[in-house]
Amino acid sequence: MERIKSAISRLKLYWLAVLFLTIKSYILYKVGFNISSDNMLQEFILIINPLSSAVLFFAIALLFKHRLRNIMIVAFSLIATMLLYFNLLYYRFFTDFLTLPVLFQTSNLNDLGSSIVGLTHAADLLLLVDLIFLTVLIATKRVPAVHRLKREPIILVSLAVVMFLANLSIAQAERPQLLSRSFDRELLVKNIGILNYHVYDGYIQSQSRAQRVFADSSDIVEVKNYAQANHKDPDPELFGIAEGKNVVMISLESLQTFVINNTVNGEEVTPFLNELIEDSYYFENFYHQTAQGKTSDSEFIVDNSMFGRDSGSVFFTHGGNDYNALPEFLSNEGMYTSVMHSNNKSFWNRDIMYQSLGYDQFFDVNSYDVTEENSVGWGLKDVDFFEQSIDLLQSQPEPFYTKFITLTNHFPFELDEEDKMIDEYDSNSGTLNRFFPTVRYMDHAVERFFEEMKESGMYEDTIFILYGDHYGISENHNRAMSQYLDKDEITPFDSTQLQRVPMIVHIPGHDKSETISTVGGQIDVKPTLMHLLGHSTRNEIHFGTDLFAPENESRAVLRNGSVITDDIVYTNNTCYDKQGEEIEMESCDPDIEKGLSDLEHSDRIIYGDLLRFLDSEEVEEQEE
Ligand code: GP9
Ligand code: MN
Repeated sequence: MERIKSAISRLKLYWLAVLFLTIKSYILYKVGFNISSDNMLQEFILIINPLSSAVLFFAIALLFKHRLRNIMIVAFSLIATMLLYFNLLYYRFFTDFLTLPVLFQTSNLNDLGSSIVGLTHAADLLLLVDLIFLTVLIATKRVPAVHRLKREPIILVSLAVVMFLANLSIAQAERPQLLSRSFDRELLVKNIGILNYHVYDGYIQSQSRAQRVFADSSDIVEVKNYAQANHKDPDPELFGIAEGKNVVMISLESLQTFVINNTVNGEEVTPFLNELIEDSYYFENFYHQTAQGKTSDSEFIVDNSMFGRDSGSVFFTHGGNDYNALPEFLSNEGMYTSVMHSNNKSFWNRDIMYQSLGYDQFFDVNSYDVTEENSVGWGLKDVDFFEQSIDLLQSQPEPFYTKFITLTNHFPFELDEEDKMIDEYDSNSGTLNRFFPTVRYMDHAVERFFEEMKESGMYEDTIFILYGDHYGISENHNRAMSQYLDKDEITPFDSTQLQRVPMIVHIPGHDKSETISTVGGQIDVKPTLMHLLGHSTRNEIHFGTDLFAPENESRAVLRNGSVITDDIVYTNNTCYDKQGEEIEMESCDPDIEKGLSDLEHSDRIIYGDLLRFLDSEEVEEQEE
């Protein structure tokens, strides 16, 4: 005990600096960044999260020699304070935290620059109080000058590592898959602290920079030739059928095809969608192609007709790339493009990525009136979300392209008693059991939305595209799933088939409807929609095919390399026929090769940020 005491008093200034920075960060979290917590554990994480980085950061100051050591501690305090302060200014303007690309994206900072005076408050000077105090301590020689360091640096670095790991494991318990999944800046800051967040951000950004540096304009020519060789002409009867109309896209959270036209405890799970399908084009062999980026991956794939990344979220890692996305294209064609989604705008880096994709407007959580009563689980209930969106929709110029992202049918599938329209299922998986009532609720919310569209008079002038964003029930629930599907077991073949999500194209006033068995995926939505709107895709770089194209090859490639066609399912290094019987690999080989080649070419575009070279003179020359 004595030894610890004397060690602390030897490095008194150091420990004071650590303490002050921790307190200062916490005060800023609460007062400056309005970070709230739902429970005591979250509050505890918030209090301790600056500690590990402070211990490490100030340990670097100790590496300086003799008298400089104490002065460097104050200098480091100043650096940390400035970092906090820049974040605070940025937050006051954008309600978001700084990222490295944002620092280099001058347009963002120009916005800031002109209003910087308005963003500073007199009370901000209080951030310097601890610095002044530390300086006075040094000037009046009240802290010992540490002349010789012993093992302190090693001990402090180890302490910082232990503290960080402890912090991370508590945070991971509170927020599973924090680093790999929950790519939300506020969540990261909340859980690992603002300094650690910046280190993490630096790591993510540097990873995506390297490959970009080595790419050049000849790469895009090859990729473009590859993609265009796969082009298929549209069905002339449907080409341009939706020209001039509004487009409403609905991303149906965690909705899988196995619930469509199915029942639980004798009750229909999706009565409205089943009815809608009768009056629409419905693709029954349509697959999600997402990986860890979940909803954000589905958005990326749909808007670009390119694949997301095999790990992490492309929304997060390549939010600053050049894209030729659907919203940008349609916006240039005179449509108003927007997203409606009642969540924090920085979740999945949407605020940044949506600019790169060319959306004119993002109606995030701040556009909605969210209360205790109208929220459940992840936030605003779907019925209220759609209801409140109608006014926003009407405020837009027409024709518009607007994407609605639903939320209630999200893991862990919570629902208020009053919203339960059917009973839970009965199996060993609470997750699967709860899934059915929340799906039923979402179905009801979409039904209400269609009624509201009709009441508002917008229905007739709009085409609707509804798709499931990704699976809701993971393979961890295979036992319960096999019980529900009445199978002995869920094989890898079944698991792949379970990656089907509904895809519905509803065109009011169009007298045809059909359930189409063409195999496809989210990557096909962009060319399909562009053709319906009457735009050629011959010169586009797409990895998908118009689902209505007469020559569509009927193939889906999943992000893990699985491939599905009319005849085979390849997954887990095994080739199956469509009955799920294993067959010889040769039957799958050509499709596997094509699938891998698609994935590889699409990845090259993203990692090399190749679309930035389009329209450059060199590319035009090389094409000639
Ligand atoms: C979050 C919502 C859900 O805004 O889109 O994201 P998910 O966890 O499904 O990727
Ligand atoms: Mn989702």
